[in-house]
Amino acid sequence: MRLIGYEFSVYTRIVKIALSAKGLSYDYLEADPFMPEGQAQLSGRHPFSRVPVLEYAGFEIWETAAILDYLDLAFSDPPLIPQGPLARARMRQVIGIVDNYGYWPLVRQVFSHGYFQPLLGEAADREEVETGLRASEPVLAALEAIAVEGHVLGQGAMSLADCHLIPMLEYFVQAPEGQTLIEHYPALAARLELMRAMRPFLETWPDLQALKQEVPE
Ligand SMILES: N[C@@H](CCC(=O)N[C@@H](CS)C(=O)NCC(=O)O)C(=O)O
Repeated sequence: MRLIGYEFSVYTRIVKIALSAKGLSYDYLEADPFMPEGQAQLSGRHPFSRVPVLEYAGFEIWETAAILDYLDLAFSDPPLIPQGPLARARMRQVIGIVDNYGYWPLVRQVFSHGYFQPLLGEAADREEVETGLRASEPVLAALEAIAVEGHVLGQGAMSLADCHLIPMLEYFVQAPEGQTLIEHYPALAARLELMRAMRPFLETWPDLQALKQEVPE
């Protein structure tokens, strides 16, 4: 099995978390989709030059939700898809919310401009942070309602909803404004704290501070 990804990509980390939860070993190829060399590596592997891509048994899968579905069905222990119809629907709903409404404001606006680019010593746009925070509010509110209801993201076992959501929340709270905002959503904040202490999440956390040391002052 081989994963093609980019170290600081939340979508790559989602797959790494599922692989870790299932105790699967794999080869890893680093391809930065934001750099020309990475785009060249992705050419012919992903039609939209994105990561991650999973190669296994002579075929490849891209689109993170599809990769996770495959992993959970092909390697059933521990199960990450809940059995009950409503719990399963809520899990899919979380993944849809995150992909369609969450990724951009949480990661590409608040995390990128509020934490990552400043860490790299690159110019960040404060307006992006402010716009991202505003756009994050309805996303966090929708996820909080699901967490309070509790079929997923509540007190129960880890599911694919956690794999998909927690990497984005963990990035979001790196920005001080993100940390302040999430405290208004206590069930979600509690789920983040519970999950981020678990092995699959600890094991896959990218070493952002190491990146800072590479940047000359
Ligand atoms: N829908 C894709 C999204 C993957 C995605 O957006 N990955 C980001 C990295 S986290 C990427 O490759 N971005 C490159 C770009 O935006 O050009 C999935 O679910 O796998």
